[in-house]
Amino acid sequence: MGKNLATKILEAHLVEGELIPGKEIAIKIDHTLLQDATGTMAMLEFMAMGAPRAKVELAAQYIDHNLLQTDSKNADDHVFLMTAAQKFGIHLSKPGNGVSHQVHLERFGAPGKVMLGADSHTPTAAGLAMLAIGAGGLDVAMAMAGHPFHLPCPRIWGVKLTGKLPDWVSGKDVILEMLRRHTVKGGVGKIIEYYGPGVETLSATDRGTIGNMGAELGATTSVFPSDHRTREFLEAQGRGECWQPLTADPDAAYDEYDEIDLSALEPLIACPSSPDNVVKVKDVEGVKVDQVIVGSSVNSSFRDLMVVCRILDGKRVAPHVSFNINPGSRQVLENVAAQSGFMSLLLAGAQVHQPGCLGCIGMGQAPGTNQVSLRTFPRNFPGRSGVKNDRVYLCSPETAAAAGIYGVITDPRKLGEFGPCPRVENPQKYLLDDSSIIPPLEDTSGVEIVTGPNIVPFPEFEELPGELTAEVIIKVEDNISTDTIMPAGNRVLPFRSNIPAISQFVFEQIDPDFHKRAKEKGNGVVVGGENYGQGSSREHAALAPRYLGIRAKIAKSFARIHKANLINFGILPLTFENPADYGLVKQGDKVTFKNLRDLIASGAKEIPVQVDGREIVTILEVSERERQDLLAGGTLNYVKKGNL
Ligand code: MIC
Repeated sequence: MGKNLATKILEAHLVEGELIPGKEIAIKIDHTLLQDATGTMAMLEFMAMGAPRAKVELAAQYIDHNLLQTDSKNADDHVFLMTAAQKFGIHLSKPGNGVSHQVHLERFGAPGKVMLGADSHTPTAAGLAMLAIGAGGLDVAMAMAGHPFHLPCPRIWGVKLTGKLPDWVSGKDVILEMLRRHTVKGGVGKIIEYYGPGVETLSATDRGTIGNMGAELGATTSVFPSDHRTREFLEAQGRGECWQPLTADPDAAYDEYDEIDLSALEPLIACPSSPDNVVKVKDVEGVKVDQVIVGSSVNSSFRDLMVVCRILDGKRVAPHVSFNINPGSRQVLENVAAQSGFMSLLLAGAQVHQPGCLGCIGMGQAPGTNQVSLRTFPRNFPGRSGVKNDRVYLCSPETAAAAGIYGVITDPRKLGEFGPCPRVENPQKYLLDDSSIIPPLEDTSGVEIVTGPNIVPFPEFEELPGELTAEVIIKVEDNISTDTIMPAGNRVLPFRSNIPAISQFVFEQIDPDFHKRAKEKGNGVVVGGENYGQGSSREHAALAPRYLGIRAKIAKSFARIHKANLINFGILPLTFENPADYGLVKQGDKVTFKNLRDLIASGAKEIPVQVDGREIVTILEVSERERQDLLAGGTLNYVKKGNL
C-alpha cells in the first residue's frame, strides 16, 4: 500500500515516536511564524529560554494584527518586536505589509517544509504543500529555540476532489461545504489531505483558503500536493527554485475518506454565529446587508480581490452598504492597482483599508447595532466583531460582491445578468517589492531590544500542589471558543504583553465578574462542554485564567491547541469519564482533588474529583512529558529547571 503525502512529510521530519494515530510524536520544524498579537508573549518566552538566535531554517515575525494606534501601546510593541527580531535573526514584516499567512505564501513558503505558527490559520500554507500547524506562542518559541514540536500523531483524512468549480463558486465554498458536512469538531485530531483530479483546477491561493479554514474544522492541519499550479505560483513570485513535486503515491491509503464533486457545489454561506452554520446562499436571499468586508486572514489574495474589482467595475455598491476591502498584502494591493482594479473599487464606493487583519480580529470595523455584516473572514464566533449579539455571516468574495451591489444577501449567480463570471488569471510575474520585510542581521551584537512600558514580565507560577481544593468559577456550554474565553478586539489586544491587565477581560462577554470572583476564590475550576477552546491559538486563553487562579478545566472534550496551551501553563485539562456528569456540576460547587501530585506523577489516567461531597471520575489524557510540565506548574518552569 502506498503512502499519502502527509505521512511522507511527517516521516521526513519525525524525530521521536511512531506514526500511530493518538500516540505522541515529535517533529522537526523548518519555519516558524509569529504575528504580533501572539508574538510579544512568544518573544518574551523565547528570551526567557536564553537562546541567542532563532535556530530554525527560517523564522518570520509579522506585524499584522495590532495595527490601530489609539495610544502608545501597540506602537511600543511593534518596536519591541522589530528590535527583538533583529537581535534573534528573524525576518520582520512591517505593519502594513500584510497578513502573515498571505505574505508567507508569497515570499517564504516552500513545498514539503513543516511550519509551526502562533496563529491557528497557519495552515494557509497548505496552498504550497507545506505541513503548517498552528500552536500556542510557547510551543513556537520552543521551536524557534531549536526544539522539536510534540503533538499527538494525527489521523490522515483523505478528501478526494473531482470535477471543476462552476462559475460564481470558489475555494471558500469548498471549505464551507466541509464545515456544513462535518461541523467545527469534524477535523479534531486529523490532517486533511486533498487529492484527486479536482486538485489541479484550484490555484495555490484557492488551496490556501481551504487550508486556512481547516482550522475551523478543528483539524491539526491540511495539505495539498505540490504540482504545476504550485510551480506556477512560485515562479510568478520569482521563487521557482523552491518548487519540488510532491504527491501521495497512486495507491495511497488514508485513515478516513470523503469526496467532493467540485462541479456540484453551489454558493454557500455560514450564518451567525458559527462557521459551521452553513446553508446555501439562495436559502437566505433577501436579508438586508449593512456591511461587507472582503479580505483579511483569508480570501485576501490577488484573485480574491481582483474578482471583486471585476464584478464591481462600472457599478456602485448599494447606498446603505459599507463595503470594505482589507488586502492580504502590500503585494496584492500593488498588483491589483497595476491592473486598474483599485480604480474600480474606488469608483464603486468601496473603502480600501491597509493590508492587515483589522476587523477579522475586531481591530476596528465593528458593525452597528443589529447590523448584518457579510465577511470573507474565517470566523464569526459571537461577539468577535466587537459587538454583542452581532450578526456576522461568512462567504466567498463573489457572494460578498453580490451583497454589495444588491444591498441584500443574493446568490452571486444572479450577477450573470450583467455579463459572464469574470475569469481572473493570476499574473505570470507579480510586481515584487520586499522593502517592508527587514531581513535578519549577521552581526547582532550592537542591537538593543527596546521594551516599552506595556511589556510586563511573564508571571511566576507555583508548581502543582499535592492536594487541591477549588471552586467552580463558571460552567459553560459546548463549542466555547477562545474568543469567549479571552476576547480580542482593539480594547483588549494591546494588553497581549501584559497578563495582569488582560486577565480582567477573561469571560468578559458572558460573565464580567469572572475575573474578580476567580481572584477572590484563590483556586478555581472551569467546567465546559464539547470542543472547549475551539478557534484561535491564543495562549492568553490559558495564561490569563491561570494568572487568575484557575488550576483545572473539566470539559466533555477539548480543542487541540487550547489543550496544549492549558498544559503549557499548568492547568489540568480533564475530561468527564461519564459525559452525563457534566449535568451534576454547577457554578459555585466545591471540588477537591486528593493525592493529585502523586496520581499525576504515577501516570494515572483516572483522576477522581469530589464535587460537593460526590465523587466523579475525570480523565487525564496526556503524555509523560506533559505530566512533567503539569507537575512543574507549566512548561516554562519545567524548561527553566534545565529539562528540555
Ligand atoms: C484569530 O483569527 O482568531 C487570530 C487572531 O488570528 C488568532 C490569533 C490570536 O488570537 O492572536 C488565531 O487564529 O490563532
